[in-house]
Amino acid sequence: MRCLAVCQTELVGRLLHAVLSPRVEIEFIVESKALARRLHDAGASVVAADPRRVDTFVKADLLPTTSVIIEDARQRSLPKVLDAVRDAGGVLVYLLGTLGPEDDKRAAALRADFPELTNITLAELVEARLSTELNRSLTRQKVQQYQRYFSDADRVLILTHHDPDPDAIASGLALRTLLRRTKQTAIIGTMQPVSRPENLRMLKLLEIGVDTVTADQFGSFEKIALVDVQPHYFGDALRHVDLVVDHHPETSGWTAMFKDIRSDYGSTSTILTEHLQAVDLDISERTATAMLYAIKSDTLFFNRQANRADLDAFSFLYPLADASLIRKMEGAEITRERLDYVIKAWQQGRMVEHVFCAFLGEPPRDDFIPYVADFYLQLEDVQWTVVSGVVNDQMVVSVRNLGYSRNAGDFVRRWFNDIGSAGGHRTMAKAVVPLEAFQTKFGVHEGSRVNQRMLDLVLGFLHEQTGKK
Ligand SMILES: [Mn+2]
Repeated sequence: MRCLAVCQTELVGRLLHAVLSPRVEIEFIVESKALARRLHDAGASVVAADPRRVDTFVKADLLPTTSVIIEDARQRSLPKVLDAVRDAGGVLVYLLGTLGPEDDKRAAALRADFPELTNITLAELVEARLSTELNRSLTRQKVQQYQRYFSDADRVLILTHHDPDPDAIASGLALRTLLRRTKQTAIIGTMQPVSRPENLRMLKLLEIGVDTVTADQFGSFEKIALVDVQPHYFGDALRHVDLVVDHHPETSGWTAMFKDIRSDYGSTSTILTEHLQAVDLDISERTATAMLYAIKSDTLFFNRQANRADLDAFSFLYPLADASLIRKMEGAEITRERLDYVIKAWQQGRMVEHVFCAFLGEPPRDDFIPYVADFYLQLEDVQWTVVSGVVNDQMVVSVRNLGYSRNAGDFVRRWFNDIGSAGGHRTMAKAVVPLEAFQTKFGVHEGSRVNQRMLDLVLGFLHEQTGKK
């Protein structure tokens, strides 16, 4: 690629030279001989000539494929320079503004005469990089603080929620790396072990150990860190911990020495990827693979809430991970028993106004419920799924949506918070309530009527908003 740059100042000249060469063959055209000399001394290829003259560009071999960058220093000659470029056959013309907000206005005015003109500003070029760097320094500071704080602890517990999912497991591994510990000095623990088949498969394939711990054991650890969960989840058992890293909405009633909670992130692994990047730690293939899988599964491969940071973390981890292992872990996603519940949901569920609603009866484990809810969110025309079932005398409700309508977390809190536990994000939420309380509150006793009741609740909730508009 070849580029001609018409510059007014040394700073812009040097900057373009540093940024573009040697990938782009860049040649400078400057009016001032003194500036030409300085850029030449800086290693740039420079011609001192009048940029208002067509032959200046003809001599510089301007072709229709050559990009021409013109520094806008509010020089009065600018329209003449643009004329000369155009008459010499230039079509790829960029105006580089350096002065501030007026640049855009000026470029817009010029574009009336030179419609092919593209304007870029120095501020835009620097902005993304600079804010990333500032954020990274902030993260670095936070990470170094908690690293120091944990450094002399004998035994560390990295605790996740019950039945940890890939994000919780991967976050455990990532935090262990950040704390520079091994499984001997920092265990990844949960109060209820992994049960979902593909999560068990992940543990096996990546040889990750997750220990089951009880609340009585909490005291035997010198420091406790929570990943993908917050202390309120454990009730009175944990009111204060040392570190919390999570992407669920922040809750109250607890304290932590350090915390990093970002509810706009698609996964906790994304936050921890940024921590690892900030302190430049090596990430093992195993950890990268777990984290990549976690981001993929928590965002349903970017079908569910995901932001720029999730995509950045994904592209950062991708070359470090073992893609074939991820394919193996995903292979187990559809099992025969799950298929039974998918079919059951299809036979007994109902779809009304883009809402798919199904009651699964009494599945043997509760993971069938979110699985079916996720599954039907992929079906065409479906925007919301509400799947329920009874497990151990508890009514479990999983709610999913595509994210551009009302908040799923609000829905479950509205109807179930008073009789059980309910919570979640905008796009995914869960409620667990004692069956009896459910039956009493909603006056529904037969399984066959549960689904109709749930459908009424969700449609009522969705109509509320349209009513308001
Ligand atoms: Mn998560």
